[in-house]
Amino acid sequence: MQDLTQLIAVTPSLSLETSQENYPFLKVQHEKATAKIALHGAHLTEWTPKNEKPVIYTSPTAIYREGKAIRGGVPICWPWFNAHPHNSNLPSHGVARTAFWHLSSASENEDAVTLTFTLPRSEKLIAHFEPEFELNFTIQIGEELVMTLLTKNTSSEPFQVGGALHTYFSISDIADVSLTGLESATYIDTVGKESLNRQNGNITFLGETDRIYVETVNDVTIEDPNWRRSILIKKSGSSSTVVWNPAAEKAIALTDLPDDGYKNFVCVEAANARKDAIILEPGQLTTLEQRVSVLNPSE
Ligand code: TA6
Repeated sequence: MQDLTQLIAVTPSLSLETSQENYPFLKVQHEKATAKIALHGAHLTEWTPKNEKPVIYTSPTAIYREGKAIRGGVPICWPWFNAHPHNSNLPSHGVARTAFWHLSSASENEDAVTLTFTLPRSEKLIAHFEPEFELNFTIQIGEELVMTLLTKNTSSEPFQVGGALHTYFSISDIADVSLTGLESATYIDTVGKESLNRQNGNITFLGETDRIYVETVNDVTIEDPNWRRSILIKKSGSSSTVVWNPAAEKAIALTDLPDDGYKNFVCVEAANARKDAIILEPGQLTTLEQRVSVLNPSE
């Protein structure tokens, strides 16, 4: 397997940023888009298509330290979503977003740069998730952003895989955006006492919003009239879509987010949460994919 330096050397649009010691970032500067990915968590923190505003939100007060998930970008939640289903002592959102990944391949053409990252099975990870697995995350960076998380069960026993591509999208103002595509979908509202509901019309944000839309494969569109843009979010290999915005009170409690930071992002996550988690038999593989593109009124 080629090492990081060799891969960067053969990928003209790729460079290494080591401004923070022992916490490397990859920078992509391609004709079609720019992007930034931390090796920690294989965590995309920026994606900006040419002639567009940034599409991905990362907190200006995010903490870049091994073992701490970056606030914003695309945290990889794996192999479970939010609290572990049986052991609340295990880290929320799993083990992938708080460990360093390896860049295992890189290529580019006139349309995009394609990077694949692999998660090593460290002792620390095995202590939280014992089964043998292969986990690869491929990001295609161009006019469209395509993120694909591939899990292969290389152990001799079945194991359950849940999780999410927990994407933070950059918006003008949470008070002025709406989401379409989940009309009449069933969702678990996890704010306060959990309840099961059916979505009525578009999703708007009047306060803390934390919903797991279940058994849905629908595309979602973020309508942002202030910025005169729509963000189209497609997915595959996912039966849940999570929609989250902490609103003011929860934002103040998050030390790695400015108090008013909640106004400038909405999370729309391709997920497999709760009963949508998948049992992988030995030798089986599953992929979770999210595809993002920006539509403008002229289109
Ligand atoms: O995706 C929604 C959610 O599960 C919320 O409940 C909230 O906890 C959010 O994820 C962020 O989680 P984090 O562990 O990154 O603070």
